[in-house]
Amino acid sequence: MIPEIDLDPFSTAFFDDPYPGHAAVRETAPVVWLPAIGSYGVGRHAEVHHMLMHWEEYPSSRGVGIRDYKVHPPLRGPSMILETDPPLHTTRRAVLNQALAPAVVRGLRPAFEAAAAALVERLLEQGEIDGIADIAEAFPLGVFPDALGMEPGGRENLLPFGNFVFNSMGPDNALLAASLAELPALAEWATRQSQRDRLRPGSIGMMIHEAADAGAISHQEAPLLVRALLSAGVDTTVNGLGAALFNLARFPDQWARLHGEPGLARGAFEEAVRFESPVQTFFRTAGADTELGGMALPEGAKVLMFLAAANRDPRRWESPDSFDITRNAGGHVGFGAGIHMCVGQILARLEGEAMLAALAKRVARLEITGTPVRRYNNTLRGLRSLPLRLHAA
Ligand code: Z7Z
Repeated sequence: MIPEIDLDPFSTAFFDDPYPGHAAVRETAPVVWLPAIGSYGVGRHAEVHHMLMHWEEYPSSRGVGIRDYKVHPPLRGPSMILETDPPLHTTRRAVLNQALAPAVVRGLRPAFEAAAAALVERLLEQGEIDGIADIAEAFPLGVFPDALGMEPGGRENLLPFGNFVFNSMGPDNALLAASLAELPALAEWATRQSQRDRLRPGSIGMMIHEAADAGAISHQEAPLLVRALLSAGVDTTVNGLGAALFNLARFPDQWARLHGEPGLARGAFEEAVRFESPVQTFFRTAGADTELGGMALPEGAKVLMFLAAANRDPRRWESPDSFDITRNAGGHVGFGAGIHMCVGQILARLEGEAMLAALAKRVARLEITGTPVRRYNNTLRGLRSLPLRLHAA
């Protein structure tokens, strides 16, 4: 028997304090039933990791949101990359791998580091800042669209579009309704911005179009793959950086370590992704009757993977609830795992490292000067505002 747990993982009460719910899902059984959403839930690292690694058992083509595409039509065109299985997934993924390859991202480092250093100087003059608007949003928005090759106009659409994409995986709640109201204009913009004539030569976006010229993918697929990067590439890094700042500010001993050794910036970002899990959850669907953690799952079962719970599973981590920038956070599932593991992770890590290292060099202390305000989304965890004072070194 699979035990039931009475919680709605897409409610604002849950978002305000998800940790007791995560512990209940994780500690009750390897698999639980969540009547509030009519889905199974999995919160242990071993089972979440198993599902991520076995796409044949848990395909993504039936949707990674709560809706089973076999039963309910998608709210938008399904993701051309995340919501596909091999062999379709394989060729498209190879193109994105190439456009976001280590060598490509390495070429972006000098510009990212210069942008981070310049931002820190401006913020130090300001003194009192909002860690979310002025750093977590400003930095990715300042560097990612240029790397992707976007035109200057319309960038204000990126965050609202991402907000919709990540709300769309959840149930029909008020968050999704609010996002859907904005969708038509945003979707039209995103489609337009993904066309070849809107992208800068030499950019990551243009490389995807050039892969179509070379025959690796079709000319219909290319703009849709550019659009995938524009959907998934901004809000995720914004919330990753926000998570790092929030926890470094909350735990001053950790800031002191980073300030003393800015080379720890990369590890600090990684630990923030483990500890806060900016992408909290998504779903898979059982492709056939199967078994998970010794429990039977029927064909068609939707299973909600609590990445955040797995990232604090005491079976996998020592002192999982302590934020420790010197720990080896490797093996967390904050970027997923397996064939769909975050294709932009190298770029995301560069953004995190560049920004945190620039701050660490110049800021002796981060002081929280007001109440942090949470931002609610069906998939993403993060803040709307984080009032900070930067104390120059
Ligand atoms: O292709 C897409 O539009 C797309 C949207 C969302 C691709 C990926 C994601 C995504 C990324 C979903 C991270 C969950 C976590």
